[in-house]
Amino acid sequence: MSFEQLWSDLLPVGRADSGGYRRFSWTPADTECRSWFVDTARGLGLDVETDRNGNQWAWWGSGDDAVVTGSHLDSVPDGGAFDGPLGVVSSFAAVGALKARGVVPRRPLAVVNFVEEEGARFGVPCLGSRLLTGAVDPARARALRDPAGVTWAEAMDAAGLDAGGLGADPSRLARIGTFVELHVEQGRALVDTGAAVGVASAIWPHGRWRFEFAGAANHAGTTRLADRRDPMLTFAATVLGAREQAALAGALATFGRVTVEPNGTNAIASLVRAWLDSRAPESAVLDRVVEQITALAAERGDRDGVTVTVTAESETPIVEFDGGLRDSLAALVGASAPEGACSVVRADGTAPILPTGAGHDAGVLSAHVPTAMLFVRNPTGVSHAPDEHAGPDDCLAGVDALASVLEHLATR
Ligand code: HGY
Ligand code: MN
Ligand code: MN
Ligand code: MN
Repeated sequence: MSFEQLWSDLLPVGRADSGGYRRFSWTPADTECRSWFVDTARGLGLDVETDRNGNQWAWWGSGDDAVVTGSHLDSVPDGGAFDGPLGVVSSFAAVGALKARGVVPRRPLAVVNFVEEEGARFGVPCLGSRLLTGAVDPARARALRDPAGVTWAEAMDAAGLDAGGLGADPSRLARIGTFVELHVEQGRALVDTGAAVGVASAIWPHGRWRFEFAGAANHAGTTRLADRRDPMLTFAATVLGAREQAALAGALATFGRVTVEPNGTNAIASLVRAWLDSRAPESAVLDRVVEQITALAAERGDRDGVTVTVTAESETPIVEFDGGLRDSLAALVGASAPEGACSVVRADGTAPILPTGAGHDAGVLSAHVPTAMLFVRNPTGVSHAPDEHAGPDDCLAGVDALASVLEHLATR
């Protein structure tokens, strides 16, 4: 099965009129993605399993010390085609390439599709891998609600899976010897190096916080300014302050999701709910920035007669990927780069090594097993939007790199 064929089979699933993707967990688009996973795995002669948390696995062989690769198939609202699917499609294409060239693995190989990596429907990112590793309380996960009020448990049950068994899966985790996730690069670092494929060094600490600004609804035409308790004002001041504090600290702070009640043109809002996504190179910096934003929101709320409450939704500490694995992958990826092609490697022949501000299931797994990531160049540097891209030659370079990494790890 060629990369191109696999890619084009998956491409139409969940594509919105905007050209972006809406592949939210447990929706019909997700079910189609999951069926594609099963059909593709079976086509390659792999054994398919769904774990207690809804993650899908496709096994070549059985036993312990497995080499596992994969990513996720869900998307952000109007996301790009590559974030997640490039990793899953490349994993299947790499396994297909190893089979075609008669490689006999000495340990099992598996492809995984982790559910709800983006947290786009239920709020907590990397939920499938966090459940697997025990990083999320299953009772909390079951009760998470989507914007329509549907719980994770209800949605999973409606998709035909049993949410009753949710939770840590230590025996499955113990079977994983190494995890490697290939992902489209979500910035312009590789464009600047001129290389098609790079290796990850670290993931910035990051998290999500839910802010509620509670004021009082009232008439837009008759309520004197002095009598207003307008949460929009507090929210607006918080957005500007967050940007300022983050810029001063060398961090990032984004309010990209907001809901307003009652959402009427001629009524002062009663409630604004907004989600802060913040990331920084160091945990201490991240903590400080979020504290500053919380404090300035509260201070402004006092002036506006608005009550501000802040709830941490998810926090991910800094991830430093396994150094030995990272360096051996950089050497392998450098060596697999086609001569004179788009894959320019560094002077010592190794692929570039780069940190990222984006979160991944690999980051969650790295606390438990030796883990590495490969990034494929994204010429637009855009991600979480329809312009996200990776050129066909770079995608194939990614598959070649992943295939040589898997072969190396599985035949050691
Ligand atoms: O949001 C993120 O960092 C990732 O793309 N899931
Ligand atoms: Mn993403
Ligand atoms: Mn992703
Ligand atoms: Mn009226």
